[in-house]
Amino acid sequence: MSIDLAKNLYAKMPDVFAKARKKFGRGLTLSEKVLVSHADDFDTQAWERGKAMLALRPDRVAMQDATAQMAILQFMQANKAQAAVPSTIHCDHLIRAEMGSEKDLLRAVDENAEVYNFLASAAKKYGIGFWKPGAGIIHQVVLENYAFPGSLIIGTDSHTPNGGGLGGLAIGVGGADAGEVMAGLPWEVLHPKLIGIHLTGKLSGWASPKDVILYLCGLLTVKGGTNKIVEYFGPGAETISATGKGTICKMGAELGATTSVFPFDQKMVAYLNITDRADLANLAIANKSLLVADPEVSQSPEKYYDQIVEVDLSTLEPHVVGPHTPDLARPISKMAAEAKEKGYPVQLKAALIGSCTNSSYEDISRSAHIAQQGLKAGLKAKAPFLVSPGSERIYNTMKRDGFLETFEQLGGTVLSNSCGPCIGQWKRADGVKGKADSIVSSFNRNFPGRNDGISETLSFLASPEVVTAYAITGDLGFDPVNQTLKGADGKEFKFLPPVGEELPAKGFAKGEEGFVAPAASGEGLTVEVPPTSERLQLLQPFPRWDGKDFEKLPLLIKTKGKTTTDHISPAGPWLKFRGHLDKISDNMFLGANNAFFPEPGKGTDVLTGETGLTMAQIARRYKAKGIGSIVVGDENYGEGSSREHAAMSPRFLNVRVVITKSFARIHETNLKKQGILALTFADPKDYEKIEQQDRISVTGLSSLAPGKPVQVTIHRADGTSLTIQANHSITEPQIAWFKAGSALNALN
Ligand code: MIC
Ligand code: SF4
Repeated sequence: MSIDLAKNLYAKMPDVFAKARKKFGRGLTLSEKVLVSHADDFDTQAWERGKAMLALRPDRVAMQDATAQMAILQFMQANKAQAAVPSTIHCDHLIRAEMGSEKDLLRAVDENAEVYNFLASAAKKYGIGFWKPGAGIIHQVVLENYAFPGSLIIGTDSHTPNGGGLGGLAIGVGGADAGEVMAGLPWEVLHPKLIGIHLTGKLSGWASPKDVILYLCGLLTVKGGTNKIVEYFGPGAETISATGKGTICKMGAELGATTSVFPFDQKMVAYLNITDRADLANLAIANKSLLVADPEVSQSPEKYYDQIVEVDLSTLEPHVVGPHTPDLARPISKMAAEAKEKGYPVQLKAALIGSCTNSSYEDISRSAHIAQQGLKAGLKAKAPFLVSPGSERIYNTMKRDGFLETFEQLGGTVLSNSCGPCIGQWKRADGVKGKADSIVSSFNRNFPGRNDGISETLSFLASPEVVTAYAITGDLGFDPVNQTLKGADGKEFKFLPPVGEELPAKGFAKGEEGFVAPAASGEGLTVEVPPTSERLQLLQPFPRWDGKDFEKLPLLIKTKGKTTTDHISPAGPWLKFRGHLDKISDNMFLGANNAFFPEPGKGTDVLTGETGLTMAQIARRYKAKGIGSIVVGDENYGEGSSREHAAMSPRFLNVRVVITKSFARIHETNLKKQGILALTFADPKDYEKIEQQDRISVTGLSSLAPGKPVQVTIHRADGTSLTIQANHSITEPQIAWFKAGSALNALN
């Protein structure tokens, strides 16, 4: 990365901070410092938390292969010669985990050749850096190479906030946002509110950075962070490694937070140094006061944050969360009893560590310490034990320092440097559809069906060291932290708390880094999209709004309970169609619970009465008849991933309106960007009123205005009707997106 980016940013910070202090009449939090120094125009920008839309200029864009396809296809519609900001593509999500790293990688290169060629050729032409398959998972590679204190990075992946571990705001977005920023437009986001997390004490024993965020997930819930930035501060922050901070920030996505951030400190200096960025570390040291909150903030934080949470790291216990949601948290000491009480199957069918989130040197060395203790007692892993390194550097360093060997001796399998089982790219040999069994991992997410495509699987999350201990005991009904177990010789022993190194004493071992620089000029270069491809399809603009109200739309689905993007647009085997809108749309709502049908993903064609059809089949029938439809959803609809397919497929299959009790941030924006009307029930109880045979009208659309509720009329099958109100968060420019048919259409 060019250090000039940071130099230029730091040079302009003092002036804009002075203006901001004057305008706000007080000192600035770290989040505010990053926001104001990236304002497109500080002077004309309105600054009101929770209300104003901010127009910002990110320093960089990062995209992973599964979302980059749509991002690039949309960017291409803008007809620009080059990406306007430094950008990279990372090939990580499309690698299937099955046979171990080498074979899996070879197979991935073969079976994804078309997609990789497309992305590589687009990267070359448009001035975008390209990280080849095997180079590592986007967030790890961004942390090692691009994130820096004070920066603003957007990434087409919800876990982009990992970059907060190096003191910047790194934010997950949909591909349309990335495409627009690469096309030279500012990036818009609702001015987030601020949660301040005051950290005191120091982690010790088994407690790890992962436990900080698992605990907070339980406390704040999966919607507690929506449209908020989580800013950590206090003396405890300085005791956590940069990669540990990254883990905490990254999994803040599970709170629905816009992003999370830690103030610049010595731990970040150490990480920048060891990742060959001593120049950047020195520059940041020289500018330290710009990269932390103003001193008055920590003196009276209640004046600066909208909400404050106290966490004493010294008393934090290791936690386990799940199944099915990351906010079902308890200390590990309560897990066994709860498993018994709730009837969770206690035999663990797999234990998985690594992924983008917990494969730092610290995580791996602490896990290896637990594995070594098991080996010393003559034990092997009882549950299949899978390790996903986060990057090529991590992999080579693990190998050099003997950790791979330790895991393999324990019976573990080392997979490629990719997402693999975390995103359903995992061929679980013993998985049986319809049968509930338990697995445990150190990943970020545990929504139904996420890892093995089996929605009954109970997936629990914990720190990698705890997962390694579970791998050895294979038993969720046993507490490996507090109880004693028997070694091979029958003698009782207790695991000693894990000990590891934050950073490798010998530095990182490097392999083939896998970076391909773009061409100096893209002129004359073509982007490879084979016309007959099953994997890629150039986009056709969505039709413009015809100026008419939506009259009597049939209800496609009323989703019941949690509706994550994994429910709306499942990943796993469907990842291969991420560049082909028509094909991937067949997965629409396959994981969602329909309030009017017993089986997930299916429902009734209300026009013909035919039942047991997939949502895509039904929507395609309506579309063929020229009819739009409506989707009704529950709380925090669209939680989880940034995948805009969860908005594009409904749009492609003629869904015009989505009304919910509430939305998750990235998904709400994705819906708006694709021209779908995203509404919320003014009275959430109205959700209950929607019946399967209702026809729903949304009227007064020609006078759609920011802050003005919309009328929704429910026409009952018996000829009666009732009117309810719906709210929205549509701004003036977003009305133009709706009218044009999509944000992209509005640009052209
Ligand atoms: C995830 O962790 O859910 C993913 C897969 O990385 C997604 C992106 C995607 O669906 O491609 C995310 O987090 O945004
Ligand atoms: Fe990949 Fe999982 Fe990380 Fe998402 S959370 S980037 S799927 S490893």
